Amino acid sequence: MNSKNIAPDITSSSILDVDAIRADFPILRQKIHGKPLVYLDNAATAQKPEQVIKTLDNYYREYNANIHRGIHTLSQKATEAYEGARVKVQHFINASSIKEIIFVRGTTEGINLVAQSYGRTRLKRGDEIIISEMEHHSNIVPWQLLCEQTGAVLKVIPMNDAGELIMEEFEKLLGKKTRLVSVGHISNALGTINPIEKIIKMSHAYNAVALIDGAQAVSHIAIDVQALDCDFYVFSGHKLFGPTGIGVVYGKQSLLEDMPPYQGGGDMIKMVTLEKTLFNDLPYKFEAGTPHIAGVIGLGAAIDYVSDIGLENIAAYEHGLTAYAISAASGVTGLRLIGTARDKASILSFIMDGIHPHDIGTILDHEGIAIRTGHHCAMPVMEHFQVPATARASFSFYNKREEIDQLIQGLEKCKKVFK
Ligand code: C6P
Repeated sequence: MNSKNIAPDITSSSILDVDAIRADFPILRQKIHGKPLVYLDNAATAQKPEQVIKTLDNYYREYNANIHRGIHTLSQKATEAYEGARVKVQHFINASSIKEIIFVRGTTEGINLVAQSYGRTRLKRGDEIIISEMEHHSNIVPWQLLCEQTGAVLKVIPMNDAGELIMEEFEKLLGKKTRLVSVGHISNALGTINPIEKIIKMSHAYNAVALIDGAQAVSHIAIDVQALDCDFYVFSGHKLFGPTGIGVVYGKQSLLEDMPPYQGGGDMIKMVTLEKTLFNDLPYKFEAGTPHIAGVIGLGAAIDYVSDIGLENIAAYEHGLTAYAISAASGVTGLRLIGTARDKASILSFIMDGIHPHDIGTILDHEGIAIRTGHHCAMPVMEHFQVPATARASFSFYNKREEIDQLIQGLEKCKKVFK
């Protein structure tokens, strides 16, 4: 089928010059199995623009040194770049101070940091933590561990069959015992954009703190942590066109001040004797040991890159691309979308009659098309929809309508192979 006929071209180059953008991503020029790469696995990790690659290359070639320690020129240069990136992150999510920006390995480590540092000291037997049915395992398991350690109880906001949180049920779960609410901004398995402003407000009405897992959101939606009034916002650099192994915990200063360090070691101290330690100020109290210096500097370059394009432009472009993909997919007989929320970001999760998602992934790979198949580290979502796995295509601002057409053609080929 030709999906070009399906919807008007609202992803026109008037919003973004996608060809110019694509030229910044060297990996997109390659061929896979002799076919041009169609990279639709952006929810797993996003590709890196030349600007980020060059920044990393430059750091290692020109001023590789440890930070906060050396009096020598290279160390000062590295420290300046590292701390400069912290300011970029601060502005990117509109935090009120650099003290609120903590570098970690990624979303997973960030949620574990909050669970252990905040949760372990504040929660006691019978206290309640609320998550949702659509969370990634990174936003389930740390809370289960915390419950085992403290005797706190985990409650779960259910979702409907469109993959939307049932807010009336959330209201019912909230109560005097609720201490913490932790939900994803965008579901990685469904693409649902959750009403986090409302969730944060409702949590605060019960004096509970709200953590938002922003892993899937930061590359698609402009984030303003002050406007959201969230207590913690956590994300990974690699989904934001930055390096792997680097992520951010935003926390309100008043909360972070009272939280104990997550790990002990170098750089997080002011003074150590063999009897006791005086911890460093924020944010260093939470950054023990030599950090991922290159990762932080690379993340700063990635933030510059997306900020130049503009998240409003990105969101508008991707909105059109997602609408086009949904419309095109609905024309494929035997395809069932998993996740049909009204408010949905750049993710298309689906199953096809009589074809296992892994087979879809393999056939598409031979067409040069990269998607993800499996449970997407969201097994409770699979359980809800009674499927073992889905195929998932996820888009970024460098993807084009032509690539969605190729995906659809690939899916038609899958059907032929399995006829
Ligand atoms: N989702 C996906 O393919 P890390 O691995 O720490 O960078 O991010 C974990 C994580 C947490 N929350 C959400 C909503 C996520 O989507 C992810 C990562 C990838 O969907 C890898 S499983």
